[in-house]
Amino acid sequence: MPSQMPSNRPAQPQTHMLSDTTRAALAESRPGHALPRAFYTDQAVFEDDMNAVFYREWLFVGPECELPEPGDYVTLQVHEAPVIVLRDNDGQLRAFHNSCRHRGSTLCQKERGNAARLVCPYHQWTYDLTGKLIVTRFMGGDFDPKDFPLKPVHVTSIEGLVYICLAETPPDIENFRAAITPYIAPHEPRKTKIVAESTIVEEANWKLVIENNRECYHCAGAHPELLVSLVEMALPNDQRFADEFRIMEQKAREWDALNLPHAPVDGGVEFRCIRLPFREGAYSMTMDGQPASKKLLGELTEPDLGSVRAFRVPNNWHHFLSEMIIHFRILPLGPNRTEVRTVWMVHEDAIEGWDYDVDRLSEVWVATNAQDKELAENNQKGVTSPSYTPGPYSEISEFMLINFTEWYRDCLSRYEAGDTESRT
Ligand code: 3BY
Ligand code: FES
Ligand code: FE
Repeated sequence: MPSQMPSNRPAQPQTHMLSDTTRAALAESRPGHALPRAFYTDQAVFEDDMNAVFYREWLFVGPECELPEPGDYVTLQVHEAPVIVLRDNDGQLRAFHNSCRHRGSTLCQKERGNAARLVCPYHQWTYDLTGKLIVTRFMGGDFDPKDFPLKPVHVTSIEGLVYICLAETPPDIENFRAAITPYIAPHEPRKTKIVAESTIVEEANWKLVIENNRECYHCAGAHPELLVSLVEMALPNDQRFADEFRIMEQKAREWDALNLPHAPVDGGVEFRCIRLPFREGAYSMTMDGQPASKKLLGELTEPDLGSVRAFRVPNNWHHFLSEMIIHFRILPLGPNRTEVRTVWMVHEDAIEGWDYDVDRLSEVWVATNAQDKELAENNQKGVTSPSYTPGPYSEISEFMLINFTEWYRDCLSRYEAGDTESRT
């Protein structure tokens, strides 16, 4: 589904001034190195991040199967912007700023629900599921409800992954859609259901949370449960890992025969998509490597598919396995606080207790998330030290952090220049 192009948009600020702190930190920043302290700790930089990144980029919300019926909605908070995402009576996904056009109250307070209409709890202005204002009281003869629809937010679904963009003119997402669809479509994300979810808060800047996710330099020292299945290499031709390299060569032949793409997609600095094998004998991200659900996704017949690892800046990463999908979403809460939401999906017809067990299916990533939280929080404490100076990234193990920080600095520079164009 192409992204919706709503007509009634919030005004975009004309000038984009970065704070002095952000400018100084940009000037201080060295390519190939961790970011200067202020980028991880400073309130003014955080505000710039929200304006330059989170209010302009496509953000992952969650799986579309959370919204199966007309009137189903989910809410999320993007810094100061509360947002509603819903399915309307025609089955179309829509997103709105969760702010009443009367005096601004939020309309939906719950994290998710179903509503035939959106009724403001304050004075009961009522909107239909297309955002049209349909009921008011005592507003006088001159009042025209047509002038007060809910303000729309761009929304699109990529094979059942819901993304929103708060910008007036969103960056291109079609490139991402085209690149990842062949990799994830065979897993049929739309025909899955959430069977476990976790929301944790990490006392760390959002960029440290993302940086932690973009490298496996830390995996050997931190993630015994994950390493039952996960191979530490990020690229299929990484000959540092001889065993994994051999598995990859063999799996590549099998996946080619199944018409399942696996080669790394060049998403520039914005996204990445690749299918990598699991370790010898492992089928899934479980404590013993055995499948998390007996029911394979979609029409898949082969349980040993490793995982499609996909991410898109700035707020999400995903694993698509033969029988399970795991989505990760981050939302910044402050300069040193970040929410991380994880959802575990299985086939929509899988039966709990027969096909899968919730604890068994989620325990590896519950443990891994807790370990990553500790690492990110340690990192936050250390970069907050006045003695901190940014050290060099490993070009071999941390090339994705080099890409990420390059992309991030570029976002700030483009924001300041008033450039809304996408980079890829
Ligand atoms: O598996 C992930 O989601 C990533 C890949 C490497 C580090 N991290 C655990
Ligand atoms: Fe919504 Fe008054 S603020 S009806
Ligand atoms: Fe980790």
